[in-house]
Amino acid sequence: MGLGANLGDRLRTLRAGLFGVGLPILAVSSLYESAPVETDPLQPRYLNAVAILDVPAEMGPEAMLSRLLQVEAVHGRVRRGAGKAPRTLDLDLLLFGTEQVDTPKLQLPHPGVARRRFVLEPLLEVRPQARLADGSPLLDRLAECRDQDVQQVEGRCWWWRISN
Ligand code: PH2
Ligand code: MG
Ligand code: MG
Repeated sequence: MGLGANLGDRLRTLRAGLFGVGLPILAVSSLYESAPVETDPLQPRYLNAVAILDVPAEMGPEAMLSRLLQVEAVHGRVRRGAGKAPRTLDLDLLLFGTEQVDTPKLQLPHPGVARRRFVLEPLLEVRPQARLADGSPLLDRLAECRDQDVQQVEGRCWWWRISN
């Protein structure tokens, strides 16, 4: 799962979103701050991370997607028509095992994975062997997006807090 936020208390919302999904967390990447890509470059900067969740066998990708949308809504995500507007919380299904899906609502692997450094870098941290549907290693794609502004701002324990 990809996590992103560029409105409000970004770190707090990312933490709440990660736990809000309510599935066992198998791995969490470092925390990255990134310039907006494929949208208005004047948008606020994003915090991004990637987590691997233990999805129960009976739960398919569509059910998982609707759960992510619910959690986004709980954390104040407002969807106004089309377009990549700034958001309090974005939870994206990036990969779902080896499943391939291409419907208007859901595409797997997520079409942005291979060209967005803010996804690739954290994903490769937690799953270095990740591959696209055609079997090609995602690691090979990183070189092409090195010019995107993505900075690691906290290590892999950013989501762990004992108190405020
Ligand atoms: N999400 C988008 C569009 N652009 N840019 C960055 N840096 N991080 C994001 O999470 C992001 C984006 C659409 O979901
Ligand atoms: Mg997204
Ligand atoms: Mg999304």
